[in-house]
Amino acid sequence: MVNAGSIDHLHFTLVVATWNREVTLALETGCVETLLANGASRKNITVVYVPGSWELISGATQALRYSDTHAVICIGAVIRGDTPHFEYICQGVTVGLAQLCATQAVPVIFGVLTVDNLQQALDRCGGIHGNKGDEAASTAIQMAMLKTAFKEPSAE
Ligand code: DLZ
Repeated sequence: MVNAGSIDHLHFTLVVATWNREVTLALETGCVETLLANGASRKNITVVYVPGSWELISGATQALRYSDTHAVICIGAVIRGDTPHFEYICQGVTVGLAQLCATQAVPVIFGVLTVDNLQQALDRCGGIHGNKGDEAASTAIQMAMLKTAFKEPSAE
């Protein structure tokens, strides 16, 4: 559990890539369950879908521009293949989402698995290495609450 106070007023947007859907569905489910377990209101959780991880950048940009969300959680799974495509997608989505983090006040959470094979992905979406969707949700809650720290009087 994240010790973040009440979060039922906060709006969370999940942008989910449907490429490698078995994996991203498990990440999405873990993420939503963790948001709800920490007190988020189901009506304040929006889930939108994009084709692949590359499109997470545009999806997150649109969420930031067209909604009043308090955090955008990007979920994807990039699995290495036989070509350099993996490197290009990983590099592109990492840089693209980092640029959003650096330029936008609303937090953008990186819930993208970048793995060598399907087993490594399965290990991280509910397997031996936990569920990175859960971690993305916890991170989103903490970051969405950060804004209040700048508005409250200091303890001194
Ligand atoms: C094309 C492609 C490939 C080869 N692999 C993945 C992947 O492992 N994970 C993922 O999320 N998306 C992949 N894509 C799709 C790209 O992200 C993108 O949707 C297409 O290149 C179209 O822009």
